[in-house]
Amino acid sequence: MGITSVKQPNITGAPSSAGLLNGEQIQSAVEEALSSTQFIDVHTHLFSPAFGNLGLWGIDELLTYHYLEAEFFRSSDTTPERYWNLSKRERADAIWRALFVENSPISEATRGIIAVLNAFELPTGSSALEEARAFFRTQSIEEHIRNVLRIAGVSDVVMTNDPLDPEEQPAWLNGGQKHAKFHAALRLDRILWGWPRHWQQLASQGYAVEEKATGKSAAEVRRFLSGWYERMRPLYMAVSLTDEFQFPDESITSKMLAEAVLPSCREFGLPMSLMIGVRRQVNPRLRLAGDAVGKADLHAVENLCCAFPENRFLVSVLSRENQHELCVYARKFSNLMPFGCWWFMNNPSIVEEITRERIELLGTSFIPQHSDARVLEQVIYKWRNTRLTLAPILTNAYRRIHNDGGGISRGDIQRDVNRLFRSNFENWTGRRIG
Ligand code: RAT
Ligand code: ZN
Repeated sequence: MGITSVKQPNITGAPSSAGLLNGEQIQSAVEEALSSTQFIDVHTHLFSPAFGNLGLWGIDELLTYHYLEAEFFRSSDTTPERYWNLSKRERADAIWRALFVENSPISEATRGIIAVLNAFELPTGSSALEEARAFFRTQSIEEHIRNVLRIAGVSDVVMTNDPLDPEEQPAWLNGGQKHAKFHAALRLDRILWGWPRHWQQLASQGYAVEEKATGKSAAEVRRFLSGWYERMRPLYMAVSLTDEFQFPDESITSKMLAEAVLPSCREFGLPMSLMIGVRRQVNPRLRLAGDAVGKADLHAVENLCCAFPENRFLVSVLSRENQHELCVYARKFSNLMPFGCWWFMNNPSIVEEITRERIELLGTSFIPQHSDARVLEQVIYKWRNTRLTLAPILTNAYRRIHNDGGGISRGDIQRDVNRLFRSNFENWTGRRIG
């Protein structure tokens, strides 16, 4: 038993008995466990070197991250059309000037750049850009990956791999990737909601699919998934869904989920990851930065968990309003694993609120965070911020047990941190990772 009951509540902060921590010691034990545990980053958009230029890294990529592009248009007169006509380097220059020279980098995404520069002992002042460029130019990617993951305290990262992405496909067809630290996730957006624009791609590859997803389409998608399962050996299948997602309904999304994707997940023993709540392209002029958020109807999650008890679901929701509801559903369905504070949720104030409600409702049976990094070095600041935000939350949770008269040891804390940031995911995917 992890938590040992003692008869008299000890609220003085004095050491209780051998191996059990007092109020003061709890904080340092939590900080130590968080900093020494290597986390698994369960959802990123990073790529291993086998994917060549798809793997983004370096200062110009960091500065042109779409989270920063969205902020740039608030602090510059440059129109999106003009911005997209610039080269990558010119875009990075413009963002640096607007967000780091003419304004203070106090937003979450801008602060991240400062933390990355600082991690490499680079200057952070207004004239720092050229020095940063020179530094990143001299890095060799394999060694740089090792350094970045070490600094970030991350043992493994899960990529986002779309088998219908024409840029990604050739790498998989030419032998795929074998990097020990990068793992695949089979992303199915083009099939699950992009069917009208993508079914012909499947047809041209020899699958007997139809525009309305009728006839043999679902069986053929299963055959397609089976081939890609063999090729990628993914840890899970995944899709991002809008705030309007419903299940069940008459849509191709519902049909393909129920008749192709979930049966394949069962066949291969894979969880299905649902990221719900995006409102796509509310401002298309901003391209990748043009998506927003909407409150979703989580009856869809209830219906899926209930109708498919043999499937395991990883679920992240994008709106703040859906977070509490997701925790309640996780209490009802043990095949539901909430994960991450996704995209607009990944800010300390919101992460704090979400994580506290998850702990209060679910104990340690959830996955607190993923980075969603698109540029390699982002894992440094995103995981640094997660550790900083989580430390006081976990400390308070243990202090409450302590104040209620329970004993807590370093071993208990280490076990819990390991569960949150590693073994919940390993158990869900059925794989030992790293
Ligand atoms: O956070 C992001 O970078 C978003 O643009 C999305 O990629 C989202 O994370 C997703 O996986 O769909
Ligand atoms: Zn993502």
